[in-house]
Amino acid sequence: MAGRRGALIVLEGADRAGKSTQARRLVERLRQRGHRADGMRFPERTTEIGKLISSYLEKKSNIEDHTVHLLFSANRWEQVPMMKEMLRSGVTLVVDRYAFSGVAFTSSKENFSMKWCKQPDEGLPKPDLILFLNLSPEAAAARGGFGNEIYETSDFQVKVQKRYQELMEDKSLNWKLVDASQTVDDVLKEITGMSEGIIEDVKDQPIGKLWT
Ligand code: FDM
Ligand code: MG
Repeated sequence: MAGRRGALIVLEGADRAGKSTQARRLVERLRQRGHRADGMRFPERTTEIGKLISSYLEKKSNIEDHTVHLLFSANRWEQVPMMKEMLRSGVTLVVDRYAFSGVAFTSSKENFSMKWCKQPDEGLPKPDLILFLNLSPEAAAARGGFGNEIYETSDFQVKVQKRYQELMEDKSLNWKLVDASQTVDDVLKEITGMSEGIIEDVKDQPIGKLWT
């Protein structure tokens, strides 16, 4: 029999909800507790495609809206062989943003349907657990102002939140809503418990395919 596989765990949520901090700390904590775990983030800005995306986000280049959506998706697909290899070798992957960011952000632009936005990501490795770090716009604002990247305006972020709500209605995915207004330690404790549960649950299951 093949060995146990790792779990694919995704963090999504509003700006300033603490995704990057929690992703990093979750990897550390899982390792301390004896699991093999690694972190990833999307966009992965270091690849050739990632550099184009980064330049777009920093408003240094203008890329047509459909095109940039497909680049974000391609930036995930280019990591898939490595992701599958790691999962199959027993490593749990903790991912800061995934296809749900892709759909929530692009479909917040004029004239983009959720259906069109999901299509390029169909068939990606399906997350075993999606932790949605939930934070009210007021609480997010209290944590500091926006940065200078292209999507960092409050009007746009309100639209993005609505799209996330729609995505969370899909019960074929394992969404967990996490109260991100708790302390960093309390959030970490909650998501560590959920993650250890899922690592155990999926260890003998095949990797699923997203949105198929
Ligand atoms: N983003 C991220 C997208 O528009 N599509 C995607 O597929 C992904 C993964 O890129 F504004 C947006 C979301 C956010 C920006 O910011 C990346 P961070 O701070 O690096 O997460
Ligand atoms: Mg971040």
